[in-house]
Amino acid sequence: MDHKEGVYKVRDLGLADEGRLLIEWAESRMPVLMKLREEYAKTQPFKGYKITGCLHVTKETAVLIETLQACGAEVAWSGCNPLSTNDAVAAALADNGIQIYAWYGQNVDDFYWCIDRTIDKTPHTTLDDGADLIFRVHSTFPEKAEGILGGSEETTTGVHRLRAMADDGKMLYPVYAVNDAETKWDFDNVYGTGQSTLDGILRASSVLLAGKNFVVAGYGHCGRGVAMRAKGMGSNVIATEIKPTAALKATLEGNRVMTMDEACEVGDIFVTATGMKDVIRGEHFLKMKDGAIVCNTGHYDVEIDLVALNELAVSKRTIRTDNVEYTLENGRRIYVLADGRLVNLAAAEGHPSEVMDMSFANQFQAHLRLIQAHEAGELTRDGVVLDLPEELDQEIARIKLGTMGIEIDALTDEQVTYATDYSAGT
Ligand code: 9W1
Repeated sequence: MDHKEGVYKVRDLGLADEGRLLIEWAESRMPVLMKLREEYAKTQPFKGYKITGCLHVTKETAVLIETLQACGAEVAWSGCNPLSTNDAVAAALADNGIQIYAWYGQNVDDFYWCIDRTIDKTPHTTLDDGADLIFRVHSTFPEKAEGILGGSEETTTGVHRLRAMADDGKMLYPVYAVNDAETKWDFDNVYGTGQSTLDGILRASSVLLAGKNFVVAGYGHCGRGVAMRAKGMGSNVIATEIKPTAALKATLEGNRVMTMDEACEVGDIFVTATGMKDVIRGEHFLKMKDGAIVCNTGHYDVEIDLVALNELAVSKRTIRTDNVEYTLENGRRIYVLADGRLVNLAAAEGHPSEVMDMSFANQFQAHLRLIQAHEAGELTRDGVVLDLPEELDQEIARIKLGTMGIEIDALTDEQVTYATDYSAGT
């Protein structure tokens, strides 16, 4: 471990060059953040402010961190998950003067030790993915909250927990719900999960998708993203649902819809994306075809009943990385990818940089708004969950389109009048 007290603690500084190449690769795919960096490096809006973050230490997060730094911030960071830190990226960040405390495979004590070292810096704003940093400030260092102007939260779950805390009157400063921006949740869930899930399946199995019966359990945003991409690769997609409107959407979008009881007999590949436990159970495994592949991209590792599968299996062996073969008494083989954990994270690399570009542009804007409002004397001290304005989604989407060389139309003056003048009738 490489540790410089009060400055950084990472696995191995020797990995810095490797990490720098990964960060440069991500930079070339994150044009919105790079544009914000170029624009605000000139005016240094974060000069004199300390931003503390707790978010997966990935090549994409590094682009966010270095953008905040380039715009004047003093940044201190920890990872928000013991298994998501890329040690090479962490080394490159330490090498570039970022106060970073993160390494792959840390235990729970290390995890909180790292967060605490960033809180030591007495931040002006906090940036979270899962709200661990905010909760740690509130539970263990409430005196630090006095100096904190506000924060931001990346995830659905984190925002949910913060709303509950705000409703109880327990939140000590305002927090932007970055998750709730359309350019975050809609793109992240649909296009991020869609592609990374297929990426994970292919890395762990290398099967041909064309011509396969591809079963997606749950046709929410994630399921829909997965279904769209599987269809694009030539699979015949089958969706299972419990919600009538979602099932109807799946049907009208060209998928077959059936119960899991039916689907388990015909499916070649199964992906769960429901958020519910025990979606694929013992009774389903027993009816599956020989060679069926089963994986999860929904809630952690509860959607596939592996306890039941282990009981039904007469033998079990690892075929390749993230791919375990279970042989049942009927002689049929079932392949479980990534032990039923999130296949897009465990067997692939999470969301592509191009998708994180928009999520992190929202993060940047949340902190910019907190500091601008503070300087204008307009920032509330109330413990409330704040929404980013709808116009910001349009601005971020417009910049993204611009970087892709895509222009769109604008209404003519006559059209604006037509749209707003109700006296004109029909
Ligand atoms: N977030 N940069 C694993 C990611 C774990 C992970 C997790 C992402 C990103 C969903 C955030 C092994 C990146 C992250 C690479 C990786 C997430 C959990 C990102 C997708 C969410 C629980 N949640 N995310 N890139 N691990 O892709 O910051 O490779």
